[in-house]
Amino acid sequence: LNAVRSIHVPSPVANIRPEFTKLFINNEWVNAKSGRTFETFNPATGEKITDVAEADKADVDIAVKAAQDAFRLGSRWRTMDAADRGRLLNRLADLMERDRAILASLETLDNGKPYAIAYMADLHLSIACLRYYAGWADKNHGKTIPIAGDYFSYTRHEPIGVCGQIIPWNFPLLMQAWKLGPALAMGNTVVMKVAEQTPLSALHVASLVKEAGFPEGVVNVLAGYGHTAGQAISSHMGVDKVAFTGSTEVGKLVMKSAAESNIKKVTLELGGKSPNIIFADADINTAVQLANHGLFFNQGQCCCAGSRTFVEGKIYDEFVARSKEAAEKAVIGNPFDPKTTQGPQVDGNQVETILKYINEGKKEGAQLVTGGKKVEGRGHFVAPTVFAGVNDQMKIAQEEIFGPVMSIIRFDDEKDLIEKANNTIYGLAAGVVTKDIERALHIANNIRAGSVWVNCYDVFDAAAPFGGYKQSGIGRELGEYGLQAYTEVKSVTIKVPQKNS
Ligand code: TXE
Repeated sequence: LNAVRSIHVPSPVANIRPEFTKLFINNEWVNAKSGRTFETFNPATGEKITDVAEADKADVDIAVKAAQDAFRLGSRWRTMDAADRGRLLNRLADLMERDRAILASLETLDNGKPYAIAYMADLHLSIACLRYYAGWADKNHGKTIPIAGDYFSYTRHEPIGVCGQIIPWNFPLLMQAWKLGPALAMGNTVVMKVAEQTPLSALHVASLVKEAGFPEGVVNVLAGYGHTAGQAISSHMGVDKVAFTGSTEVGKLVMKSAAESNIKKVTLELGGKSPNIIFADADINTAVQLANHGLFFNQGQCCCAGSRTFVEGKIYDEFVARSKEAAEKAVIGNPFDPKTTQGPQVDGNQVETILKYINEGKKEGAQLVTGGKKVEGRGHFVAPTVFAGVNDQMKIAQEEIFGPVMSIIRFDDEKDLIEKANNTIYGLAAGVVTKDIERALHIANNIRAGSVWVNCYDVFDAAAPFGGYKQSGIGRELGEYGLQAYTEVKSVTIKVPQKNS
């Protein structure tokens, strides 16, 4: 975030109304076959924003057919130079840049995140991700391999085909970019289902896909529910790969449907319960700020949230006191107000889940230091909450809360720290704050997690891979590693008259 703080943030689009609310199939805007729509709400007020076409299996079938046609041999997409795929992605990024204030405004309206953050962080990272993968389009190529005998082998990195992509509501635009960038750079076609809570920004991007000049059927974007449209994608016989970001529970269902249908390739980015480990030698101001940001960023709705804050005994009491102060400094309210630092949770269901965990924490004997309740009035706001005296076995230290609830766990013995830090079903991320480089590296090497941040947290870049160990997922997104999720490797072996070294 520091890198983008200098960006000038223009005013949001006043009273923005979404222009695109239908299904985007074959570069056309269509109603759902059933004619059904669903409502999407502004979480800051609870008011309805608009009705959105609700995709179901019949619409998924049509979208998959469109994506298959776009992928057929000899199609415009399949015969396009790889560099031209890169140019299209760059054009899409340019159009997102042009519409940046519109997109950030839609994101804030539908998701509730503070507008300045949407503009600086979400839009910055989404656009950068598309540009990064635009560059890869003509650079992910095969090898020639010196096999034994009078042969030579070469590999081709081919697209997988029709990719189903199911994304969540916590970073609607960014999750869309993480999925579209590598899939399109590698020459796949896409049927994407966006989250039912936040369909609006992704549909605006779909309009830009058309404007950028992608051939029809290459990108199809559907809004709809998980158990209907989502399930139709993961169990579809015409979908060659499914990429899912969401809860571990649904990730298991997606994998099961993939297995029971056509063994489509599966990549999953699921929940987390990431340790953020603060040693007593750390600069306390920096440590408090990192832990606060690592947990409360995006209203605590981050899969990599540092939701198990381990703090060394010597500084524990001071750290708890300062964390309370930091949490209480949050400015909660209208996310379009530039002073606001914490917006609403995405919906009432999430608030209920969070309050249930807060109660659970109190019942299990954790000490509630601040917050612990819904903010009265309209909108889905939860007071920033800090628990001290948390034991790493408590529910609030083991299960994903996905809200503004910090759990501070004391440690005195470094020996069992790593065991405790690793003792969850998840393995998405971790942080360590210390001035001792050996200690930092020891932790970094021994934590079973896909990302480790040393003396920083939540530092994202399209070039660095992200993904989970254990039940946090399968595969990696971003970076060069992210290309693997969207390529099949073919080896071709050719008989030669005589080989020479
Ligand atoms: O997630 P779901 P929900 C976690 C977080 C949160 C909890 C519940 O702990 O509190 O999940 O959130 C689609 N087949 N994360 O209920 O249901 C759904 O429509 C196919 C972590 O919103 O997993 C949406 O598009 N798809 C996470 C997407 O899955 C299905 C981000 C995610 O929704 C489906 C979000 C089905 N049967 C929640 N059921 C992260 N890793 O960042 C639902 N979906």
